[in-house]
Amino acid sequence: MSSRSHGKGAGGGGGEGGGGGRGGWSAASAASVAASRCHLCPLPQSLNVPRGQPASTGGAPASDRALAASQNCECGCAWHRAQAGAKASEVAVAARGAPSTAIGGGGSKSHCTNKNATAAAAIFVCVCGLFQISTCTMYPHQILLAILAFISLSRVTNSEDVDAALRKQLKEVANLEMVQNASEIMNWRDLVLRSAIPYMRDCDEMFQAGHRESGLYIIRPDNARKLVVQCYMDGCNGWTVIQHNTHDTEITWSETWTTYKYGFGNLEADHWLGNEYISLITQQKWYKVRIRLVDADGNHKYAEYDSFVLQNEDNGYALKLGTYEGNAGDSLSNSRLKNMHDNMKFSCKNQDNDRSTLDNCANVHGGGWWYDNCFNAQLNRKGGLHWSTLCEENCRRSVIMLKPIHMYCTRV
Ligand SMILES: [Ca+2]
Repeated sequence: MSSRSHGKGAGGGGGEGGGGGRGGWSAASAASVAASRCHLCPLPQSLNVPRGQPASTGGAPASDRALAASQNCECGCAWHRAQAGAKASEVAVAARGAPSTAIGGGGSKSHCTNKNATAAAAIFVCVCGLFQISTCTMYPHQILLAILAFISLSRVTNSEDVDAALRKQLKEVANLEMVQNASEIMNWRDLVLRSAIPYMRDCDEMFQAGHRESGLYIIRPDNARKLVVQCYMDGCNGWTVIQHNTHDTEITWSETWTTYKYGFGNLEADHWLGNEYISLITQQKWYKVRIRLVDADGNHKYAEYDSFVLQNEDNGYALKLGTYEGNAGDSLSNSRLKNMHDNMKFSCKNQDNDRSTLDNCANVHGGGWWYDNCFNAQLNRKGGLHWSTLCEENCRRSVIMLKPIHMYCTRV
């Protein structure tokens, strides 16, 4: 965080310090030091230097310049200005920086420079620039603002209630309540410091932008608020996780339409991202879905469909799947099975969109799903993960995740 913050200040600080146009604190001090040592410089043998002409290019004799150099003075010092009638008050004003040109910069005023003082000033400015401390060229009110910003950022990074502070900073994120530890969000600094431009629309865009580590990320899908998602980075793509469930899950999955709409659970564990967000994500691009399953014996299997779309709420968040591929079997779109989930609307305990004329399947069997009459697969349940071609209500784990189709990437 500090490098960004300071990175922004580096340009301004360095630029002003280098030009000296605003005559900051350090420049004034340097000039004062330089002026105090100018008595070491030799008196001129020739006094015909025009007013305002820098001594280094003026008429100071070579012998004077050599003597000046031997005494660690760079040019003609104050005697040029004194000779030209300059007043000491002008030097003082110049030192404060108000109307002056650069201190020691060869302008018409205050070109008196002692090498040591100039070097010290240069080192000071360089160090400030190196560490990007823009106070070098700040006025008091700017320094105060910088201190307040530093305190604010320090509180975010160093205080014991870092999570509470972060949540306050991240209040515009729609589903932050699904995150237990906000500091676990990989890119929270980007949002706090307003430096992520633009926000990525899914985990794959995060991956393509250089984020190689799996974890929580803030994204902003088209037409959606910012939201946190679990990203699985496989070394070639970024997968956006929309569901995670385990046999021993702590959540009931028996939720209302609104709860399913905006998501629930813990994004770092079992959760449903939310039908509205899933729908908005899948309308951005052409996505495929991968359903990873762990069967009752601990075997890892998967089912993929080369197209995955969740229609909008007006269409009941209906599921639209492409062609199956995998080793877990097709339990969602196989027309030879009793129930077909492809093309079905979403149902939950207070919204019956299934094809059972007798019941609301969600009430009978648990959580929300794209029920037919009623299911061949149901992964949104507590203690009964079912995939008829792999497990009979005893799968140990399921993960559903999306990634856009890439024609250039062969590794999956
Ligand atoms: Ca029904």
